[in-house]
Amino acid sequence: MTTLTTATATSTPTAPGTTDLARLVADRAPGFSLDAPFYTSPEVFDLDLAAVWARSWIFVATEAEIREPGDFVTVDIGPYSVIVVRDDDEQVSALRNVCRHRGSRVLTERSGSVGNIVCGYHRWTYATDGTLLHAGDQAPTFDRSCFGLRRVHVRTVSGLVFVCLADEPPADVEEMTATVAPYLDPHQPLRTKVAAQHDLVEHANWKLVMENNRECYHCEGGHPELTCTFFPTYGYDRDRIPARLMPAHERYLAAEAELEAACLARGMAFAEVEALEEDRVTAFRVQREALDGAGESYTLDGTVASRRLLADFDTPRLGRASVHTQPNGWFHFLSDHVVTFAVLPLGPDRTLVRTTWLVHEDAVEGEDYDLERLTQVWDHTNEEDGEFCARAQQGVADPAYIPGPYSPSERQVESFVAWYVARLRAELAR
Ligand code: 3BY
Ligand code: FES
Ligand code: FE
Repeated sequence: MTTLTTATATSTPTAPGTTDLARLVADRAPGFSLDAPFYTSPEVFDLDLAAVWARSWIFVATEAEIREPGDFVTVDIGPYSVIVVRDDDEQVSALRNVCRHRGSRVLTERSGSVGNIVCGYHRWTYATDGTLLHAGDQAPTFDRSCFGLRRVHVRTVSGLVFVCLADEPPADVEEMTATVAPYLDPHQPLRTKVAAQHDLVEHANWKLVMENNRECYHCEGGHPELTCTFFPTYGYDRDRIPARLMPAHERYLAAEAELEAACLARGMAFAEVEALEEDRVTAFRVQREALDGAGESYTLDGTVASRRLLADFDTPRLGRASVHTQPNGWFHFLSDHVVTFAVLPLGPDRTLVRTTWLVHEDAVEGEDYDLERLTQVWDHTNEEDGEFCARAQQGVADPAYIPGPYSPSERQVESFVAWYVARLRAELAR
């Protein structure tokens, strides 16, 4: 089910020990792309791990991946590895994947199913909630209760699993959970199964990958498959649509009016909510938008990819309920499937993009959906984005690079970057 592909290109990191972090952060010019070291320096990468990845709520998996007790996935966030497991009480638990004996990685597989969690080194055995059950040949004074696997904060948001590595996780996740639920829950995410999961290693800093996702300035021409249904006018101010995109914009306005009426009639949330202010740690946005073509799904003609809809919808024309979360996720909920994206940092110039397609739990491959048709639009789109990001990494690592201005349609890129810089500023002030 899991495939791994690699986009092309390489880049040269900044020499270690040469980055003045406080100065870099203080000098960031709003409205412009970041200075090169933000994308290339190992010191900035380490600061990102501390300021962003070890402090925010990170999207790591879907509940569909761990439906039964003992089902687990392991997720690496830079050097940190986390086990996300359905425990024996059917709750989602998250545990540090570090043995309390001598620190070995406990689970090395990407996913699987276990009765107990057993470290392969000296066989210390933990329950699925992390409790140490067995450690052979210990002194009589050994107290098992002191050596459970360390727990990680975990939060499920409409079937999406987020973890936070901080001792005290940001409380503003409550607002995100409550806000997105009316958009996502009608799609019954807890009644889905994984149809496919594809990993792509991009040769770019994680922020270039996120910035690329937050705009559609590159969609026109750059994403021939996606723009069969995704309107390339996304992000443009409505009074600044370029003339060549006017036909698409007019189709968009008509489809949007129809979708809004459809949602209103069915009591489904429609209005856009943007909560991207830089003082929120859990910043997000959610909206429902119409799709082009048949308006049903991400396929080349816009008709559904799975005949088995996710819920008892009386129409497949529900567009996309889309959520963006800082720092690492984006999600599209359609009438017939869900597609989720997790961005995970591998190194200053390497980033994993994990894409997961969910269909109704009773949908049958080959009957209700064809895997190739379900995955083709985003597989192509990811490949194209991987190439854009690799080229961006090469360019920003070239000594000739000077930060350039964001266009008005790149407003959400600025929101992402401003949010990111605020996290660094907070970290440096601690
Ligand atoms: O949110 C997304 O997935 C889209 C895809 C293209 C640009 N971006 C806004
Ligand atoms: Fe895990 Fe020894 S390091 S049992
Ligand atoms: Fe793209």
